[in-house]
Amino acid sequence: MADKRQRARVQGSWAGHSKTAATVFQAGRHSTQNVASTQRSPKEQAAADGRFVFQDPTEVQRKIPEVRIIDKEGLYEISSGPTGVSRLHLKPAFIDPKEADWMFEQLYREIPWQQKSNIGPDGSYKEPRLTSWYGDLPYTYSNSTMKSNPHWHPLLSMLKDLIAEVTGYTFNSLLCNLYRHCKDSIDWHSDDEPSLGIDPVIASLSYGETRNFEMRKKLPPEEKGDYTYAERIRIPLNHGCLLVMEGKTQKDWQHRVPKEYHDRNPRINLTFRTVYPEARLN
Ligand SMILES: O=C(O)CCC(=O)C(=O)O
Repeated sequence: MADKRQRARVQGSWAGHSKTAATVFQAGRHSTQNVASTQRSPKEQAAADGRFVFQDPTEVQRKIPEVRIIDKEGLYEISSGPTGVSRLHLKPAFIDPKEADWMFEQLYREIPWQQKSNIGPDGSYKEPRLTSWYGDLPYTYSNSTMKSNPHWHPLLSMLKDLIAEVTGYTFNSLLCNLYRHCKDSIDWHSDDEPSLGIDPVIASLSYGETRNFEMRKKLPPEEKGDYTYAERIRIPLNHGCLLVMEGKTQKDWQHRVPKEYHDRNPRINLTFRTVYPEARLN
């Protein structure tokens, strides 16, 4: 990959190092008096006049797209393909900071947090964060199933209803995430398990420390799994903010919360979703 980028850079720059360009470049320094000007190509003529010649790159030079930062309230259409429109709705002060303070304390103390184990290609591993699952049905991802908490915590029920009222979307389930410190994270993924149905809407409410929520556009097959040139978005999710992902966001994008290199206080994230019984999906 590094080779490929380096090659594109070299081929796209002044081509004084390539063989053809070197020939053109050096020709200007050789005596050309014996060559009749009528026989010269424009390149040869330029060389004869001692002018530098730009050699067109043989491979189009690609630029790594700048990361788009989204940190203001608004409705953002982040892409319109390949499968349809992907939209984000950000409300940075959805919960007033003073209210968010006591909510954080209550959730931190009263949610039954657990460390889930998943099964990956290299065997079983513990997730680098704590989680808790609410809903009528168990939830399976990464080859392991979370049992549902039998009763919704009253604060969580209240938040579910509030979000439904404001967004117009209803939800029947909730994944709670606790990032205890800077080393807790969630890796690249999409919330696209079959049980979430087609075009899942996810409402994500954050409390505590601000952490970066990063998104990258899924790749067309010709990129062969190389995300170097993928479109990227960064959203700092702060205390009390609500982010709603809609449309084709889960189909066309991935997201993560990366580890950080400096101390971070705890952060709680609540992702409201709708889980369908299998019968509804078939
Ligand atoms: O913590 C977050 O903001 C994201 C959580 C997440 O990606 C998930 O629960 O699927």
